[in-house]
Formats: sequence, C-alpha cells, structure tokens
Amino acid sequence: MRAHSIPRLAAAAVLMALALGVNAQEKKGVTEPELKYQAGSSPLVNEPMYQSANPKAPPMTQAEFDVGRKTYFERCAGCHGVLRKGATGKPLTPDITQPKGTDYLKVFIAYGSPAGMPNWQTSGEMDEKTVDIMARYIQQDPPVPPEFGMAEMKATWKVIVPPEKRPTKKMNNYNIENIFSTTLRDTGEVALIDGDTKKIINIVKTGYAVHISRTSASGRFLFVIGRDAKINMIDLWMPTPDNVAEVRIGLEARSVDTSKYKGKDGDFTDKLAIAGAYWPPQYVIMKGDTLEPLKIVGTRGMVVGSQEYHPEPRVASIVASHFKPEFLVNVKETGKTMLVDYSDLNALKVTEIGSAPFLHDGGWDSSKRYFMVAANQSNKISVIDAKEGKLSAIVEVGKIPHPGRGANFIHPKYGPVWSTGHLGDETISLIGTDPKKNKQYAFKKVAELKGQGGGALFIKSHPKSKHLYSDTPLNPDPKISQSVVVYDITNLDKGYVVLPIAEWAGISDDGAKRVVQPEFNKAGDEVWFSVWSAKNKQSAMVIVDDKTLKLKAVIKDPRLITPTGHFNVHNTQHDVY
Ligand code: DHE
Repeated sequence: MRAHSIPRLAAAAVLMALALGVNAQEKKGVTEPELKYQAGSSPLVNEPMYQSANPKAPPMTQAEFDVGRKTYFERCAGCHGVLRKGATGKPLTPDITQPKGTDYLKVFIAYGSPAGMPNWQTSGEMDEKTVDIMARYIQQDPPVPPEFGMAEMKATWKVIVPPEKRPTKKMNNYNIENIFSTTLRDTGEVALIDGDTKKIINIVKTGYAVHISRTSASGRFLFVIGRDAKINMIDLWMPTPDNVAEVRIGLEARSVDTSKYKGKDGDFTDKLAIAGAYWPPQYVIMKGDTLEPLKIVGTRGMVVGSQEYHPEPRVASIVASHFKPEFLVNVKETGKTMLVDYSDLNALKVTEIGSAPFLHDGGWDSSKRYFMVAANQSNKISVIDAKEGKLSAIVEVGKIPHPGRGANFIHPKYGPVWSTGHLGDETISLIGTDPKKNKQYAFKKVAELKGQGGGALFIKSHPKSKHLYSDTPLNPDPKISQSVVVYDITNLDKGYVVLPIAEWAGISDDGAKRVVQPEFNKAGDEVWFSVWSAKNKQSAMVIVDDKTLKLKAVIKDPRLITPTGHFNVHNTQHDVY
C-alpha cells in the first residue's frame, strides 16, 4: 500500500468495516477502555507451536511468519483468541479470512473499524510492512501452542520448603491478617506490605505479569498466580514470609483459589488448591500444602445456547464454596459454571450450569451463598446458588460489567445488594441479593448509580463502612482515571464525592498514575489504592481514612513497580467485600 492511496483506502475502509461487522459482538462495538484492557501481550508469544501448511494461503517466508506470530500473540490474541476462534474480537480462521483476500485485510488492519478494531497502521503502532505480514498471517492455519499435561507440570513443580521443615507456629510479629499482597505486575513479584506499619515486609518473586493473590482457608498461606500460569505458595508464618512451593499448571492463566469447606462432609481447610488456565483450556487441582498437581480437567466443549464446539474455552474466575466441598469454576467462552466436587478426586463429580457466554470475574453476595459472575460481553450477571447447585437468575446490567469481586452493602430501601461497575459505561448496577426478607428485589437490578465515566474495573465496600468506592483506571480522561468516586450508602441520592488519589500520591513525574482497586484493611477503617504507572515511572500506594475520606498515608518505595491489585489477607480469606 503506497502513501498516496491512503485517502481512497480510508473511504473503502469504512465500507469494508461495515461489511465485515457481521456478528453480534461486533455490532455492539468495543470501547477504548475495553480494548486497552483485553489487548495485552500473551505469554504464549515465546512458546514453540505446531504449524500446518495451508496451500490456499498466500506465501510467507519463515521469517515473516515468525514476525506475524509474535505480533499476533502480543497484540491480537487477547481479543481474537489463541486459535483465532473469536472472543471480544471476531473469528479470524482461514475459512473467513481467505475469501476476503490480502488487500481487503490490509485495509482493515491499517484503518480499524467503527466496531472497535484498532487502526494499527494509522495510529503508528504497526508499520506498513507489518500490516502486510499480518494480513497474510491471518490467512494461514492458526499455529497451535502445545498442551501442558501432568509430565510438564511435574517438571516445573518445586517444593522449596517441605511441609515438615516449615514453622510449627508463627515465627514473626506481624499481624498477618492485616498484610496486603500487592501485585507488582511488570516485575513478576508481589510486595507483602504490613497493613499496620505500612512497611514492606518482603518482595517475593512470582510468575510473569503476576495477576492475583488468594489466601488459604486458614489465612496462613498466600497463593499467587502469574499470567504464565506459575503459582507461588507463600508461608506467612516464616520469620520473613516467602515462597515454599511453586508449579506451572499451563502456559497462560489468571485464577487460583483453595478449598474452604469445613462441615459434615469433611474438613478441607488448606487441603487443596485449584488454578484455571487460559491455555491449555483446563483447570488443575493440587495438594494444598505442596502444590503437587493431582487432577487435570479440560474445559473444551459446547457453548451454552448455540451448542457449537469451542476449542479454547478459557478458565476465568474460580471460587471455593462455603456450603459444599466444591469449587466454582467459570468457563469464559462456553458460558458455563462448573461446580467441581473435590471430596473424591477419583470420582470427580461436576455439575455444569450454563448461563451466558464470556463469564469473567465475580464474587459472593454477603451471605456467601450466591456467586455473582459477570458475563461481560453479554452485559449480564449470572447468579449461581452454591447451596442448591443451580442457576438462580440472569440479570441484565450495564455495558461490560466488571465487578472484580463486586461490593456488598445494605441498601436503605432494597436491603442487601451486590454491586458492579462497568467498563463500557458510567453506571454502577445494584442487584438485590436477599430472597428471604426482600424477595421482591432478589436478583433484580434494583438501582443504578451514575459514576464519572466508563473504564471502571473495581468496586468495594466493607461491613463496617458506610461508603462504596469505585475506580475508573481505564477511562481515557486522566482526570477520571487518576481519581475515584465514593458514595454514602445511607444516602445514595446525594451522588458521589471525587477523591483525587493520584494527586494525593504526590508523584511529580508524568506517569499514567491510574488509580486501581479499592481494598479495605482488616478493621474496615482504611481503604488502599494503587497508583499504577509504567515500569520506568514512579508508582505508589495511597491510603484513605474511611471515616473522614481524608488522606491517611502514602507508600512510596523504588521497589513498588507497577502495583495493581492488592489483597488484604483477612478480607480475602473471609470473602469480605
Ligand atoms: Fe484481571 C481478576 C482476567 C487484565 C487486574 N482478571 C481477574 C480474573 C480474571 C482476569 C479471569 C478473575 C480471577 C478470579 O477471581 O479467580 N484480566 C484478565 C484478563 O483476561 C485481562 C482482561 C487481560 C490480560 O491480558 O490479562 C485482565 N487484570 C487485567 C489488568 O490489566 C489489571 C487491571 C492489572 C493487572 O494486574 O494485570 C487486572 N484482575 C486484576 C485484579 C483482579 C483480576 C486486581 C482481582 C480482582 C479481585 O478483586 O479479586
């Protein structure tokens, strides 16, 4: 494509974009915050892959193919899927791309589409040569990353401190229930921060682009998962808490949890851990004290509703039931929640509950009986009853709900509600969660609050607080992404107060300073936020006094590089949010 042909092609691009916008997801469009969020680099970029030759695809040299594959996994896989079967973005399999042809695809990649495909060339992110390579690359058969089975897992499994060599009692003076595990995203570490003194206890090495932390049922162990599917197990009883075991359960992953059931069917406290992979599509149950992998279950199967086969249904959020010895495993593309009974791994019983495609994140209602999970591309919240093992409701909410684990509070009119913010609009949806005393409101969207704008990721309250906090780190306006809003839950009609968190951090450089994830301390009287800048810029943690909504403390430390999520041990252990 030569420079002088660009204006003509721009017009053609619009027509083509409209013509290409054939499926339902495309028609809905993709917001800028959502694109930023999904289009992250996949750790699969460095994996060797199986490649078959497709005689109908345009020729490519090996070097060009390698560039295409690398670019695809860095820029495209998050939206279009590893096997290009489509997720947020549309499917790009050769049966669809070859009939369009190289020139057509080049224009589409260069100029993007009104439905949300980025304009890779005109934005300067890809040059003309790369666009040409990508247009030919997506007409080839998708290369298939390898499987990752028991042998591969065992080869990565390390017990650094065996259970018999670990402390028999707490060997430090930390108030471990008030420790925060803070994700240092781009260094592949977590910072363990003492919530009482606000001092860093240790920086612990974890997986690549580390994602979330969860605590064991006893509160003694922390489990951290990286996007490379590496799990680290940290013992908080050690003189200086550190890793005691690690394993990789796949090549790409996002979720981890541990068994929490204690009751008439047994005591599973700290007995098992579970992690879910994006690739290969599978979940893995491990021994809770060593991370030895015990059982691998694949998630490939049929999509709810259409009942079409999906080859890579990724495992999104996982939670442990308090009612039964079960894990709730949410499978994204197929829209199914699997209730995995772990009481007998040799006779694994799985209850499959279909609701809506693209299940992502979610959390318990305040009774911890109902799991509220966002079907994000479907603009719905599915309500799973963990006691009865059934779907209670599917609730329509705003555009692309993103609750994190959501926030529970008592609404003056509707009783107990669970709430979620949205990536795609400025609203916060409140859903009634009390079918006993407030039956008329149960599992209905009872109210909608207005926030500052879209790009919201996390929302939080605490049983001891009268406030609801909502962030907007992916909003394109820095004023909005660098601040949060707070609502008085006793008087929601009053609207919100804006807290300028990034400004309070007092960072002088020009970093993005996105404010992400409100998280309460154990006492429920402080709220912690990450101020997230790029790797080479200063970041910080900002702590707000929940009663006065005034700044309480700022933690700045050169080791706090790209802090994002942070997890208070007590609140994570007891699912307080
Ligand atoms: Fe997350 C939770 C997937 C990008 C911070 N994220 C989750 C969960 C999933 C998920 C499936 C639920 C885990 C659970 O509960 O078991 N996240 C993804 C993605 O696929 C996505 C969109 C793109 C990617 O390439 O990974 C993505 N996530 C991000 C970010 O860019 C965030 C903001 C910063 C970061 O650290 O990477 C981010 N995700 C988080 C956090 C949670 C999370 C802090 C836990 C929320 C909670 O309250 O439990």
